[in-house]
Amino acid sequence: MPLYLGFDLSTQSLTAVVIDSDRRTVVFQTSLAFDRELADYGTRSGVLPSTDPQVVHAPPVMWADALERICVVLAARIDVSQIRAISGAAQQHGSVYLARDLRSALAVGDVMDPIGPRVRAALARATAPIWLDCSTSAQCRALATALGGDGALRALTGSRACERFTAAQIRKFAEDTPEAYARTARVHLVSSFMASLLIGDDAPVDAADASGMNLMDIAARRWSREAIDAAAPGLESRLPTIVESPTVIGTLAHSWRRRFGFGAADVVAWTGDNPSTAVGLGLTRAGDLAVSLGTSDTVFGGCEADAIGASDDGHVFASAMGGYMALVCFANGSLARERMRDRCGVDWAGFAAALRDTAPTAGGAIVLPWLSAEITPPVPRPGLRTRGALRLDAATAIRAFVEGQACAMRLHSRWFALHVQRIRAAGGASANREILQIVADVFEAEVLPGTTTDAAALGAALRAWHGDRAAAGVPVSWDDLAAGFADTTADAVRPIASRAAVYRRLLEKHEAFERECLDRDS
Ligand code: XUL
Repeated sequence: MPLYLGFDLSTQSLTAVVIDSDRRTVVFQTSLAFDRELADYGTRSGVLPSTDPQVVHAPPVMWADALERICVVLAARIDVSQIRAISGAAQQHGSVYLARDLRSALAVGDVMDPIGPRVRAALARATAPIWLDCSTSAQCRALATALGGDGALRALTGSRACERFTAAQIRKFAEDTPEAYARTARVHLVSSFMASLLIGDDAPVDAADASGMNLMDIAARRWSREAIDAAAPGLESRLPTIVESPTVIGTLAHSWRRRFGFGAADVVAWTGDNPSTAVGLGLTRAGDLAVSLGTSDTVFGGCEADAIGASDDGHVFASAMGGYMALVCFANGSLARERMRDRCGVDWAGFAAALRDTAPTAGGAIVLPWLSAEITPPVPRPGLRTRGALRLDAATAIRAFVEGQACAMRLHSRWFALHVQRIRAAGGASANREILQIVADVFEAEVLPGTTTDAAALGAALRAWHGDRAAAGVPVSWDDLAAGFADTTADAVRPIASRAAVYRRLLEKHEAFERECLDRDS
């Protein structure tokens, strides 16, 4: 009964999934919501309250505490000594700043002591800027200028200079608080920080998550000296090394084994939540696209090297399965749907009923769903933009809102997903078949809901299995790995043919209205 453990540290929660690779089943899954279960940190939807809406941070010590708490649950519910390997996924782009190396920081005190105080003492910056932070436009401009413009930066790193990406965040930290930056010995991504806690030493970052920093030469899969020099002085020595995603980066540290009864499990490099979701969904077929409906909504799929630099809309990342993946990210995902639900005074059942009971294209209304600052397209000034029907009843407004989200997904993913055959859905809202119906109709493709709403954690468990077998010299292919876990053809949500022409017209109108609003804002 070989067991593999995968974690997903998302914006709002930490999830653990344990799989049995012989029986190809998930044997245990549990989640811990930060706001509710670690309430002392005072987060809302996983982030710290801030007077400036552009500044979005979270406390890294909370993440360390969450890891410890979830291990208590795991140890109580399954035989953790049987876990052969562990990996994880984390929200992308966020950065953790440490004043000392983690090996010496974690070696302090007794192995049975909680980890939180040691992590707190090691931080050079108490909080971590995360992917929702959009306070770095000035730094983005400076980075792009230093590297020959956004086109050149895109060709080098796979993305234009992005506010939430780590290079701009590090630059801002170094500019605003040079003394704190000077005190910083290590800058980790959230993924490499979490992996470091498990191995008790500074962990490498995997190539897939390193792609979300504007610092990696994506073709060569190594740090770009020009990008690093443009970001902040002396940055190279502060960054982790880059490894290929399936690398075993160490063994679970003694303290976790002593405290919770784990064995000497291998730890496979952690990656970003989106690359991990691709693994969890078994996204290996050409023509497959993933739509992940979480705190962020993301659309992604495998792509060739020639997609690098091809579009300003979104990114090319190294894939955790080798090769590349293209991705677009929308900040107005689940939290925006939740706000819309509350505005309309309904619960989730009422939200689903509204989508079921209204006709496509919401009486001609167009809604651009920018309740908070949007990433795609870049919209710094939040606010819903609506056209066509000022006095929408609640149900029609909900429909127009979700249609607006789906249209944005289709329009902004065209550069890499022109001929979509199948969509794999992931994320909490993928349990809502009414939302999936709109996605199917707008994309004119069938949508397969995943077997779990936490495909990122499942992907992490599968990656633990994959990395462990590869290290043992008996590799398992990505297709074999996902078979049984990701196959849900029976549940497909099929597009309704009579809606195709209607939605094609809506897509045209949405695109024109979006252009008009962006022109007006600029
Ligand atoms: C992707 C992105 C988000 C985070 C959320 O570029 O910013 O999807 O990874 O967890």
